[in-house]
Amino acid sequence: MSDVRKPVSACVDAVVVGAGFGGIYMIHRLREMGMTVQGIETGGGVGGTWYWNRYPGARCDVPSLFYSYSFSEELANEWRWSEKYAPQPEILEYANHVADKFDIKRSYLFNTRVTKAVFDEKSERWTVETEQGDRFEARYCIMATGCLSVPKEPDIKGHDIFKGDVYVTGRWPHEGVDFTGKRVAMIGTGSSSIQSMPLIAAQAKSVTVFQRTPNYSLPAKNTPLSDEEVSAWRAGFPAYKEMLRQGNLGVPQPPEGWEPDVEELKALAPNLWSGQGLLSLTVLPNLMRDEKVNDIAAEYVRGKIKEIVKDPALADKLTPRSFPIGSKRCCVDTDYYETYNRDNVELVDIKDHPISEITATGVVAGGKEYAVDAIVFATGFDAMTGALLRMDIRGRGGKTLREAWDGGPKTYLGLQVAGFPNLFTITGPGSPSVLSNMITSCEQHVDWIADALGYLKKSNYNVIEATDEAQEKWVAHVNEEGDRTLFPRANSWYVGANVPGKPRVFMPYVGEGYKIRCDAIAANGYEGFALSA
Ligand code: FAD
Ligand code: N01
Repeated sequence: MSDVRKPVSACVDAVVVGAGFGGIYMIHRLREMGMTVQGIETGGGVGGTWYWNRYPGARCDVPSLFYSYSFSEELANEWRWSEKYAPQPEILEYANHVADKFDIKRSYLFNTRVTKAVFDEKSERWTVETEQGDRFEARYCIMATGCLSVPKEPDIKGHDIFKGDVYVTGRWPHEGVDFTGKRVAMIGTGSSSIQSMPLIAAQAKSVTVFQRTPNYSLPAKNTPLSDEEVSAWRAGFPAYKEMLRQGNLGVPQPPEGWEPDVEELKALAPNLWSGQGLLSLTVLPNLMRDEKVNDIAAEYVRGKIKEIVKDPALADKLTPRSFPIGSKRCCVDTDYYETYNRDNVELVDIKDHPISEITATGVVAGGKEYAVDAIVFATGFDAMTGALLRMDIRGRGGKTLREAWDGGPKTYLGLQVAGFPNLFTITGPGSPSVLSNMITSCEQHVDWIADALGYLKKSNYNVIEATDEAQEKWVAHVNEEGDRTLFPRANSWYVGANVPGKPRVFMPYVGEGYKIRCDAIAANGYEGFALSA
């Protein structure tokens, strides 16, 4: 029996693309407002990131209590995370729990990929088409397509002739993988590799890690969450929510204006080893703006690597020196550096001798073939713009998003693109997105969009569109703020450097008071947006 379904055709108020934390909540808000909505998701269920990234060891890197929705106190009180950093299956279960609690799944077409979205200037509506032949007409089109949802495809010469098993961390098999007795090559040393490698090494016959750039990693020191911790969190929840309402993006910050001296900074550095994951980076004021502060933090981590890895030459190879700590996303691990002390783990430094090819039986680097049974590509994502640019999105005058973003992404507030009316990008480039607690940022954007659509309705408008002037100013401001930091110094995915040919632009917004600014713009009648009936 064929499981191919009949294409659907419908007219709705809004289409929401993506069923990650952004999309699920967007559907909830719009339905609460009485709008008709159609959700569309490539995957077979909700969860987004946590639906796809099922590799061993996948877990969040900000504590789970923070990495949670804040919109419902009832939800916060009924959901109980089991560990400080929840593992992927539990985060996926949470996404399903939320979707079931608010009856979200009935609004989605799963296993369905949006290929095209075209704005019709006469009707001022979007037509959204899918690979499966569906066609929806909608007033509003909301892209909740994720910043890290398009894994880079293996592109090393010969990858398709390899006779063994090939895995990509961002598209991990649902049934899991048994590496027992296998010789495994791992390509990449970003967060996905750093989380999975220790567990794969514990199971496999051998692991050979191919490292182009060593990364900074902080220990998770993961533990079960006690009842006391959960109760304290719940008791403090109203205050936390108020903090978010006032503009915090779900990550505690050091007190403003505090400038500790070198000795104080050195005393703060051990916080990096306290198990607070990425939150511990926020303990050091101006870490990403002041080279002196950054050097102290980086040097502390280098010292720790030297202490943990027994072979000094190996420790040296694993030591990051070429970029400031945090300018590539810092990793949070369980036993990453410790695992290099195992006999079955080998590190191949490919900085000066890149992988030249993959053969039927192994990986060749520096003129040597490393024979393996399986290759794990932990080579990252076409981040922030990848999912949007994979669709054929056409705004006014038939202009494509690809044309509009020819020299790099341009948005107003990361929420809209000039020339693409009624199209919204949740956690789009030009917003804090990947530099914040992302569930909180998804919620902030969803709430802003829902409020904006409510305002349009109340004011008898039905079109909202970022103006060119507002967008130009915002892009210049995003760049200025980025240039005041150490972020542009690294060849990171934040600047698109990991994808050949991608314009080098620092994409997230790193200035202060983002939410306050968005709220003020809304309160002033949506400054910088043209509203029309
Ligand atoms: P996603 O979860 O990426 O969901 C987007 C969905 O859109 C995907 O399911 C995708 O299939 C779908 N989609 C895309 N294009 C189309 C299309 N054309 N048609 C139909 N569907 C489409 N952030 C943190 O703040 N803390 C963390 O600890 C953290 N851990 C992470 C761990 C991993 C392994 C990864 C990869 C990312 C992590 N992130 C973390 C970032 C994470 O992406 C966000 O926290 C959050 O899950 C993003 O939710 P989202 O809804 O915006 O996007
Ligand atoms: O990807 P990455 P990721 N040959 O881009 C290397 C989130 N996340 O999937 O640095 C050889 O960080 C590349 O080398 P280089 C988090 O935001 C969070 O690991 O470019 N090597 C790099 O080492 C994270 O930042 C968690 O020199 C090649 C690696 O592959 C983001 O997702 C867990 C190569 C890619 O690292 C992406 O992380 C997982 C090639 N051809 C992900 N191409 C948490 O812990 C690439 N590389 C919560």
